[in-house]
Amino acid sequence: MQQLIDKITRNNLTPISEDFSYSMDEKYFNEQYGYQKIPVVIRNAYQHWKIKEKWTLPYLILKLPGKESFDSYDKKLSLEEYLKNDFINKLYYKTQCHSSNELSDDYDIPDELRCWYKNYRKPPKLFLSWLYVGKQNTFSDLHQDLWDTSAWNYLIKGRKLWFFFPKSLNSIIKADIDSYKIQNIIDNILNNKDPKLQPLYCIQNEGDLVYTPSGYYHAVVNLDLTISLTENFINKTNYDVVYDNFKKNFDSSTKSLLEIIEYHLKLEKNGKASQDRKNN
Ligand SMILES: O=C(O)CCC(=O)C(=O)O
Repeated sequence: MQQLIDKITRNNLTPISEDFSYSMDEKYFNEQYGYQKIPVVIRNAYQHWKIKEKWTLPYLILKLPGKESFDSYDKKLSLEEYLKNDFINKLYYKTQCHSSNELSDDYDIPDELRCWYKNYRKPPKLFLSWLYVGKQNTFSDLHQDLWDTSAWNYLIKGRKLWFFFPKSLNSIIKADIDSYKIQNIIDNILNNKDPKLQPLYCIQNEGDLVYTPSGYYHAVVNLDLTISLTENFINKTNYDVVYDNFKKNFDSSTKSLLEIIEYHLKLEKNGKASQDRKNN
């Protein structure tokens, strides 16, 4: 992996935007990144999140005794079993239990990252939050996020290497997705092959938050054993694309999500109407 990192720096691969502000608020975040849909790594503003110190592996093992299933592995394992078993070195441990047990008391989501789900009167069962533990060299292969939602990923332990492709390449990638598998991306960087396959990149360190706007193809490699918290979200910066996506792929699970967007649009409209009344 060090060879890959050296090559990335020597090849002058373009990094995504980096933000060094010490605090963050909704207006600044949305104006700089949200509305413009710019991927960014935020280096300082979230360093104080309590979970960075609190969510150690022993603590998480204690709080997550349940067993989880794994892609392409037929047995369910607890976090402790996952960490102990070398035969499962290629897979990620992923859970959603943290959002319904005591772990959820350990953090609040700031306004700029909050999903419209959260203040809806009938919260849907499907909640797009995951806690990931990934051993060194595990990865998430190239993908776009579900329903064109945006996402944030907060790194508690270790380092992650992220690749993003400019959205202008989306249709080329979609037509030839196998050429963009992570192994090909890495081979291309190591062997200076196709310049079209040179993505933007970012190395995420502990306490950094990476923002992935709607529609971006991205892939991630764990450079070390990592713990991260990630959530997909719908809000005023992306509801229009998510709404179109839901309408195209309508089924019973998206019905309540469409309702959420419609409910929030009404709120926004009413808020604007009362603001207009105040201004006149
Ligand atoms: O941390 C990772 O491996 C991937 C995060 C990500 O891309 C996602 O959850 O969509």
